[in-house]
Amino acid sequence: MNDKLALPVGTTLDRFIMRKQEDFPFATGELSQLLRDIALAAKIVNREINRAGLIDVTGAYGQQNVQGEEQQKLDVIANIRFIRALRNGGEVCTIISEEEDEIIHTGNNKGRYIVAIDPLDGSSNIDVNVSIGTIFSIYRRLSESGEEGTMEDCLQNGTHQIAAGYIVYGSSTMLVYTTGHGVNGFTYEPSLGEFFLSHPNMTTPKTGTIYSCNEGGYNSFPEGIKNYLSFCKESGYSGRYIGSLVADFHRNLIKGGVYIYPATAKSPKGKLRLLYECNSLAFIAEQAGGKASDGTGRIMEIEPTELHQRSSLVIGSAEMVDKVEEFMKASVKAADTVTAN
Ligand code: P6P
Repeated sequence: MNDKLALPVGTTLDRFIMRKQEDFPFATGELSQLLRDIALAAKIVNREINRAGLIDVTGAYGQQNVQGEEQQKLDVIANIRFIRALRNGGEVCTIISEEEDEIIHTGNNKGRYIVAIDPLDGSSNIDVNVSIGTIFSIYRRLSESGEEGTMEDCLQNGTHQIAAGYIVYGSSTMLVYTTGHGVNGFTYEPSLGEFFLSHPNMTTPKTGTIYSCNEGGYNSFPEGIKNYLSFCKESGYSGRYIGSLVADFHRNLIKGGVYIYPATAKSPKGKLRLLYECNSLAFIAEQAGGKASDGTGRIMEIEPTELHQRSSLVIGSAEMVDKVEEFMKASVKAADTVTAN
């Protein structure tokens, strides 16, 4: 048969999930269904983002979220789309969303999963056509099935994640996820309405020459971060900062690099949220051979105490994250020495 006349279109996300199902310790198809629900919502949000200039979905929504940030219309739309898809899918009992003050009970009290999600990160970039993203983590509930999910279910540390991923709405739309067995990337083909496997077994370079940091906050950065940034400049590294975490993370994942958002005067505990930004990308980074730290220790081991708690974030190539931690340790040691004398 002359296959060249009709080349195969590739592996769809659905087929990939089904083939990998035996990797899931629970192998009941529920997690597969959950991942499909997320992919469905991503397709709908992608369509709305791509038409943003043509339909009235750009600009501010006119109120702030729990973070005190101006919600964009597409933040609200994406939040509705993902919550609805997860609620209708039936597998998720409770959701933590950046756009919701409190946890959301879906009514699926027999659902075995918890999802923490940033429905649309970097949304201030929508109106200027810069890449944005969705970030999610999936946990198994700790509480008994049949009841609503509990706060304990929601405040699990990052090592308890059973899956995590992101969608980057960029020059192409990609869904990248892990279930703890490596990282795989899927590119959306809008004419077919399918995600196709385009980046199997993604690994990130051990080191790189790209650093991503908003140096506008430099004057209030910790000394160790200032010293690391000087090291980058002396080493001839390139500064690349898009202002959309998912886009910066995705580029660094592929090319090698480190993203740094330290504590600043404006964000004394860091700006990024532990549950649905830091932990989600940390799981991906580690599964791809990279690292994720708060500058002093592994992000995924931080015990959450609040739904929307923030953290400093240093994430990307392992050796670059190690170097940042080295500079942070050295600066603390130097400060202790000065104090002691
Ligand atoms: P700044 C977007 O608001 C976000 O959460 C990340 O996507 C991005 O990396 C960061 O904040 C940008 O923050 O302070 O540099 O504008």
